Amino acid sequence: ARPRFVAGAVGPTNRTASLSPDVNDPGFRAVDFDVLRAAYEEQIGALLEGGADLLLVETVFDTLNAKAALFAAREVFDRLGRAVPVMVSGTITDASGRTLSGQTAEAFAVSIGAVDVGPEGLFSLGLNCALGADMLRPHLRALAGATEALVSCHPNAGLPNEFGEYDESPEHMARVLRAFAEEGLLNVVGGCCGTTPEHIRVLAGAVRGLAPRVAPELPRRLRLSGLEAFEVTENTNFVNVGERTNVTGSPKFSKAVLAGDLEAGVSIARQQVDGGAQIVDVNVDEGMLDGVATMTRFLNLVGSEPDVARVPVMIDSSRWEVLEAGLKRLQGKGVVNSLSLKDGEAEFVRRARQVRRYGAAVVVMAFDEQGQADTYERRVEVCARAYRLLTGEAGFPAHDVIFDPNVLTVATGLPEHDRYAVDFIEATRWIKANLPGALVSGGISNISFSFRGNNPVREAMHSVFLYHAVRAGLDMGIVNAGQLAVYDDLDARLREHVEDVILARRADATERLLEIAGEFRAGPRETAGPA
Ligand code: THG
Repeated sequence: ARPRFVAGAVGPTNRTASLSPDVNDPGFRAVDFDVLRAAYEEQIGALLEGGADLLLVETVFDTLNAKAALFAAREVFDRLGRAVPVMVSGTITDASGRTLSGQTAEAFAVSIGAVDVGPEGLFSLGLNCALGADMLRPHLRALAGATEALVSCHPNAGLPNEFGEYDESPEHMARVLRAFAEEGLLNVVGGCCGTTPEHIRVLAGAVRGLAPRVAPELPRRLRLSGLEAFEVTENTNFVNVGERTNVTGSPKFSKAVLAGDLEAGVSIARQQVDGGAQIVDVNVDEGMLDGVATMTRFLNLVGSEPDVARVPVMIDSSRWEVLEAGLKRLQGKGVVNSLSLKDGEAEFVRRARQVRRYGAAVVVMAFDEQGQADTYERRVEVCARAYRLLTGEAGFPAHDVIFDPNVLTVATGLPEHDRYAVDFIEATRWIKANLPGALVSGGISNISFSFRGNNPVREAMHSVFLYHAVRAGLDMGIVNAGQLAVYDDLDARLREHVEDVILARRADATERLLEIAGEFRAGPRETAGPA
């Protein structure tokens, strides 16, 4: 006898967590992650208690709804002490090839691929419903190339006609799906709206005996997503993370957010993306603000602005509740900035596991129970311990771990700060050589706080620091996107003096830089900077 398995189907609901139904208020949501999660917990609990062998989270038109379902599934698995494999199937709702909430098939694959769906893992990723089989080919190709899970496809019997009926014949649908299977795109086939037992019978016959798709082995790389996928490859060079959507990093952003004008904040995000930011860092940590509410509303607004929502978000906060509030607003695969060992190993691992359930990558600061790592040895020691815990106990893929070995301010006048840049650079080199797969990032503008008010000198410091750090393996940095000076274009004398400071080449480097700094001070207009 052929074995039969029952998949418990989990639909998308009739509300979407990533879109506003109110054209006058793009920050509004008719449903949120927690409401969806509670509803899905009830549903998934019942399906498992009823004996489902698998779960099928299907017709995903909004990846954030699906993430809430997957988070709920994980909690049900814990509660019942029993896990099942999980199938996820998205739906492309228009000819532009995107989900209703705007993601490409590849971005969808990246988002779902990042979620820890439990011990039985992601069984399959696929597409169903919507446009009918013919239109799915390019999107199925994109998906099949972006996942190591099995690939499923269960289309509608075409688009409904004016009477709401589905016209595509079993033979037509079977022909199209057979062609997908022959191309090596499929592991699982089936039918959605409008298909009948006859469709399934003809379809099963059409694919019988065909070889199933062989999943590609995806290179072990950091992949993130907003509405579009973003992959860090050997050729990506240095990844720019926009720093200006930060209440402590931009007076203009701070003023807008404190005045409640979050839309103005979104336009700063857009300026960062226009200036070349490939990821946007968002920080609303400020005593006068309700961090959870502000992060929530700001990310809702960012999610409704396609030019910004295209890129992944880095949620920047020192408070876990704010990080978690941010994670509940991202349909893409974002980055948590940051976790650290400050509160000990148990809390670190607990949070890291939560981040995996929400489906994000993580920045880990070199900070532990004893405080901030400010020497080469301490940076290396803390990062090595964090790596072991993340890749071991928390189940993190190494390429989803980004270390930040602390960019601390140089040229302060205190000799014990002289080696901060060198030690960061050498720690970067050590991490890239000894913690396989992990990436390295840093808050680049921190290096030059000692020259606040003199942007030309600050920009030269950023440029020289980046030049050496990138050569040591630095993968990404939080920067003022669009304001990075080119190393080779720097004034030669300024560069020489800055390099003495950054590389700690002489004891009097700071004094000598101070002596010439005034010559490079910009006029008041330029000093203001773009944001
Ligand atoms: N590591 C990680 N995250 C971080 C940091 C880090 N997040 C915050 C910060 N450090 C990185 N972001 C900034 C943003 C702005 C500035 C510095 C770091 C900055 N702003 C100007 C200033 O304060 O002088 C603004 C001045 C103006 O525009 O008038 O320098 O290290 N993981």
